[in-house]
Amino acid sequence: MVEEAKVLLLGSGFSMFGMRAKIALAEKGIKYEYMEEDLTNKSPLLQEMNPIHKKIPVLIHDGRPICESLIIVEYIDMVWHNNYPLLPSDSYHKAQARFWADFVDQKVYNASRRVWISEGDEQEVAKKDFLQSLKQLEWFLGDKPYFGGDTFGFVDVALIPFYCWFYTYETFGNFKVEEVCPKLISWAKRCMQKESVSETLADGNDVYESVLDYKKKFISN
Ligand SMILES: N[C@@H](CCC(=O)N[C@@H](CS)C(=O)NCC(=O)O)C(=O)O
Repeated sequence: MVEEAKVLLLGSGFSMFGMRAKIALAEKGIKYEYMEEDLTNKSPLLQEMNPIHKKIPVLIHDGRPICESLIIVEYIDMVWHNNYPLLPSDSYHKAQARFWADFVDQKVYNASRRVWISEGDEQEVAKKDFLQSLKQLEWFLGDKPYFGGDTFGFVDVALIPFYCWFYTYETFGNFKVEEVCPKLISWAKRCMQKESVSETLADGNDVYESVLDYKKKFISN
């Protein structure tokens, strides 16, 4: 009997990047071990497996590390390609999916972090940037049920973990995403009907509490 290669995921708490890897593994039905990292006291394994950035997530497949969440999701899609493809096979649509997943990292993540970290004028700019990036995503979504079209795909995996952070952004920024991007919220609720998503995403209140705690500990006013 051929032994299956061991899959280990290094992740941490409410990281949206770690959630991407978990959702992709769940979509593919891959059995894996999970190791929670304390990012204030990184394990020797994390430092050895991601010596460049020393960040989670890291997927360790048969002893070999794969770093960066979008690269991990793409790797999972390539290695376990027989079930539930996440990236389209068509080259143009594949390029489009990569573009929008990168947009989530460059625009959505960047602005979302500034919404809860900053205050005053800086926060107002962050709110504007964040909502604008969501509106642009909503434009790309159009009337499709998922970013991947009729099926849940790469861009959906890239963006949906942010949904459990919406309560945090909304509470710090005093706005409601649904008032600006109702279609995006319908999309998020549709994704939540998938077990891979609902079982991975954290509770919005728990995320908020952890952010409050983080700010108290690490960001002095
Ligand atoms: N671009 C990376 C971002 C990963 C990332 O920022 N991970 C954070 C947790 S959310 C981390 O490990 N931070 C530890 C550090 O910065 O030292 C990805 O997509 O995987």
